[in-house]
Amino acid sequence: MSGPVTLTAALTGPIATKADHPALPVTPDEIAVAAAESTAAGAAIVHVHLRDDEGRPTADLDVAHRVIDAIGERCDALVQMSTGVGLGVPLSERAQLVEVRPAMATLNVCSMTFGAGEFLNPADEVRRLAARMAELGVKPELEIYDTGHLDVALELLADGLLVEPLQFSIVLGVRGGMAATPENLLSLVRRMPPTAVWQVVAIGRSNLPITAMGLALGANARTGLEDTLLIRRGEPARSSAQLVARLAAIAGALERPLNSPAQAALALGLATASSPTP
Ligand code: KMH
Ligand code: ZN
Repeated sequence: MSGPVTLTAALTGPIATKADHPALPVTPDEIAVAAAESTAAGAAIVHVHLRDDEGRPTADLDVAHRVIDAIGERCDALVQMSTGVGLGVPLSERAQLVEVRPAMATLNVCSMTFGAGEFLNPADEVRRLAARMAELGVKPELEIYDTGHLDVALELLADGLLVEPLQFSIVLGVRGGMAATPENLLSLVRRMPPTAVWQVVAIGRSNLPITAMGLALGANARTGLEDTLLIRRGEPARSSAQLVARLAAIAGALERPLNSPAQAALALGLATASSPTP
């Protein structure tokens, strides 16, 4: 498989703290620096989680504006805002983040056990969020942690709450979701709608092999400190940019050119490359 590829850098995530990795970016400025480094390394999209002054996950709109503005000052990365935020934050709060009109935002379509916690995404609130994203022109990145989540996403499409082409992250390796195995990846890939755009989000030690498998299958790819804190067994990654650079090298070896943010916006059919914050 060939063709251009869009790389996403997942910079912070919902769970790890600076105690787990001192280079984890948590302030708006740290997140913006990590975004600029990752863009220089080949990422077109940055997947963004917000943290408050104590480093805890937050859906605070003021923080969201500060992070988006700080990223915009340093690079032209497309911002994919996480509405997953963190396990303790209710979806009623998380959903507000789409009001800052990022180019994209995640849509977690089902509740599940997630690592040591519970990730609550009540069906009626998911439907309301999908409808609001459609109204605002914020492209949903559909997070699929298990086979039934794909069925729920396809139901949202059938009900007119999503617009094709659908954009999927197949998340493998979260405790409570599907394990990061080639078999699990292929079983979901075979069920992707023909027009779908997809990438693998492989958590932990399978980050490299399973993401490389997605690249070889012609998919987009994501990596970063949200997905793995290690560059290899026993060795912390210096930064998300280092992980992105490794994916860019694999894409290069597969003769797949990297999309710039503007090319990625076109390829993903986004309304605008990046929207100014109101
Ligand atoms: N942390 C990943 C396992 C989201 O932010 O909405 C999934 C994720 C979802 O990135
Ligand atoms: Zn995330």
